[in-house]
Amino acid sequence: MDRTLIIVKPDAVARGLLGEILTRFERRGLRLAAGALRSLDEATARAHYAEHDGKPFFPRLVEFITSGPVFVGVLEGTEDVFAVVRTMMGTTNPKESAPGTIRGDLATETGENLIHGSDSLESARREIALFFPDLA
Ligand code: DAT
Ligand code: MG
Repeated sequence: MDRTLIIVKPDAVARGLLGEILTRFERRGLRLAAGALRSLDEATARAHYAEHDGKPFFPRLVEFITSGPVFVGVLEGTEDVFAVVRTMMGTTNPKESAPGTIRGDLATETGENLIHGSDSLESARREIALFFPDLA
């Protein structure tokens, strides 16, 4: 089995979209291997988004992802699960996201784009180890 990490971000949880988002993945055929509502502390947020440290939007990104409860989950499927999830998420800027994607159907702002998904197999391994060390 192949696995990837998702974070349903504070905007999605606050808007009551957690069920809708998880349902989309389940209907596609992916399965939750682990998952929990969590409030991320600053250190965890900075470690998760380390690749963006130093970019102009980094402080706002850390502030946003720690601003309320998130759902952190591990999705499982046969192969290339990260790629399936990324396609279903839509582009980073929801203004450009195709209809039918999570961001394209439910969001308009890059700063509040509802969902994180690992962007490669390597990222998935690193992120699963960060949030679910028992699974790694
Ligand atoms: P993605 O979440 O699609 O993997 P990313 O890894 O490039 O996108 O960036 C992580 C998050 O940071 C993204 O979901 C929203 C925020 N972000 C990225 N680029 C941004 C920008 N130019 N302005 C504001 N926020 C940005
Ligand atoms: Mg990313």
